[in-house]
Amino acid sequence: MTGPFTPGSGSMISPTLEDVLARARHVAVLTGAGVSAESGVPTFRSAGGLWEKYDPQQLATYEAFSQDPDLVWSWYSWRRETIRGVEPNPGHYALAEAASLFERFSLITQNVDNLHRRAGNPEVHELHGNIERLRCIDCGTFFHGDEAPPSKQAQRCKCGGLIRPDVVWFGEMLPANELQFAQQAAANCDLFLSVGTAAMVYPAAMLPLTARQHGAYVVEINPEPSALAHEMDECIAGASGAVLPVLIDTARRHRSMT
Ligand code: BV8
Ligand code: ZN
Repeated sequence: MTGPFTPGSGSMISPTLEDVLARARHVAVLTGAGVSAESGVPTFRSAGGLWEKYDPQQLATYEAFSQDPDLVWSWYSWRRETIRGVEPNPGHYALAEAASLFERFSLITQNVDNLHRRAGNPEVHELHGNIERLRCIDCGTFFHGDEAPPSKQAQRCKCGGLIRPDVVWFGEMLPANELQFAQQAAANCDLFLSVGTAAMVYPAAMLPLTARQHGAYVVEINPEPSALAHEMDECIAGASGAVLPVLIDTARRHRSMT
């Protein structure tokens, strides 16, 4: 591990990373809530406001929903409203551009906020679902978020079943196809970027380790060291909205030269 590489010493991008960016054929990126923080979306742990007194890990569970559907429903309504009011930030747009810079580009996100798609990424692999998609717990009918007016009361489907957000709650399985895609991308990419995640939630947090085991160059972009910082080849201590545009600029410069 080449250890933390903090911007400010000239370039944010180390010579090693610059070389990997110039040659990489397959780049895989895992994003966490930190990538949306600069859009004004509170990260999972800092829900803020009236939700301060709740532990999101308690609320984002099937148990909480079956015990108090109205409470969990109104938390997601509030989060959907928050997300409606924000825009993607330069970090999202840099990743949207990256998709056309490399032969293969795999964007894997833990975020449920739809911002990568709104920034223009053609292919987004959502490990934890999408807050704009709703599902009936009985008949499985899907609804779009804006079909449900923001309300304090949990909504019911015409079959009588409760409607839930189509996200993966703690204790629930991740969508098998998305997890399989992510594991394969981690296993055969040349460069793996872990961006804006505390790397505390499994099995998503296994992905950078899988990439390392298969010989990829693994880089973390986060103002704070994550739980896996010591496993990374390189840590860039910075905000994704500042670092990603520079990183993609560097890649574009090299690749337009070839
Ligand atoms: C499963 C959707 C199994 C819902 C989410 C003990 C040990 C290990 C694992 C476990 C354990 N006990 C239980 C488990 C399993 C559990 C787990 O991992 N728990 C952890 C907390 C210990 N995992 C699960 O339950 C998963 N399912 O394992 O099923 C199973 C097996 C068999 C049969 C049945 C089941 C399901 C996990 C998915 C949970 N759903 N989201 C919703 O959103 O409401 S996870 C949710 O929290 C988010 O999606 C995100 O991924 C995660 C963390 O949120 P945050 O902390 O906000 O975000 P992040 O971690 O990304 O941290 C923010 C970071 O950004 C920070 O590092 C910060 O420094 C950085 N940052 C801030 N600003 C910026 C920035 N970075 C860059 N730029 C900036 N500007
Ligand atoms: Zn139904």
